Amino acid sequence: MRGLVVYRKGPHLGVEANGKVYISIPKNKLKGKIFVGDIVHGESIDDTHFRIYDVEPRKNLLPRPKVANVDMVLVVFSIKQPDIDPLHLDGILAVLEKESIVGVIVINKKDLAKDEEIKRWMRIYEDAGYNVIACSTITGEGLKEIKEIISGKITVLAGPSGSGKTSIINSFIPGMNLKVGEVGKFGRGRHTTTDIKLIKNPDGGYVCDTPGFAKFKIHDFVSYEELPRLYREFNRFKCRFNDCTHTVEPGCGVMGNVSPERYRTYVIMLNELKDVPGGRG
Ligand SMILES: Nc1nc2c(ncn2[C@@H]2O[C@H](COP(=O)(O)OP(=O)(O)OP(=O)(O)O)[C@@H](O)[C@H]2O)c(=O)[nH]1
Ligand SMILES: [Mg+2]
Ligand SMILES: [Zn+2]
Repeated sequence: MRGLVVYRKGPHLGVEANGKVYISIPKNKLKGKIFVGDIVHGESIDDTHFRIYDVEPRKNLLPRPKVANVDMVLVVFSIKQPDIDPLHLDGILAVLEKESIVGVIVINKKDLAKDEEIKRWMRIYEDAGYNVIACSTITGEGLKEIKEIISGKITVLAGPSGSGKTSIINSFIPGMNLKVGEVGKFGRGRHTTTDIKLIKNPDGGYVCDTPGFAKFKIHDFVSYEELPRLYREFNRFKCRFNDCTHTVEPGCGVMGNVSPERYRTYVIMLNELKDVPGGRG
């Protein structure tokens, strides 16, 4: 039997096969090697239990939380409460770029800011080559667009605590009523979402809520050498040196040609990575 891993709860995995969800505990060589989103082969032992024999090669693996075969990540930031943090946003985008996972930027809480301000952020990221959707779970703006792009896919919602990930899922999966945290609790490492679970989308596919990171550290995910190519728009320009870091080199095509906002976070991250012991060379 072929199944999809739809949740993880402690050592237990939920495997959906033949229209049912079985419980499975991977053993021996498979222990710790199977993730939510994996396609597994095995058989049901009884009405509730499944034995996994093998796992299919995965097309990608989101590193945190570990979710396999992700079709798209909605990178959810709010325009206010909390403010957009471009360093955090660009860090997530770099990780997705590294893992070859499609990232779509969602700017939530559109109701809390002027259109001008939202458009300014949208332009920065659209120019960088990203699809950007502005929305509000209060006015409902932009939600239809999100509903359309996620249908039929395995979509993960990621982004800081308090940006509205759970609220967005609640808006298109009626009856889910996932627990929504309160503004003011973000930034203190408090998570209102704990288990990893693929929620069936009534329009087809699955959505996966994740808890916001309290602190996002780029060096947990990428190296100094990798960063330059992970700013996707930087690859449009030619530099004299192949290993150009786009900071001090003569003949650099990136410096002065990309948005100052993106370049600023790039330099901050590059400096952070330079100082990681063993992270360079
Ligand atoms: N003004 C406004 N508030 C919103 C909007 N969407 C969500 N909120 C509020 O923002 C707060 C946080 O929302 P959540 O959906 O819990 O945020 P989250 O991203 O799931 O947060 P974590 O689970 O901690 O990562 C809640 O109080 C929501 O009611 C919006 O579009 N506009
Ligand atoms: Mg949440
Ligand atoms: Zn360069």
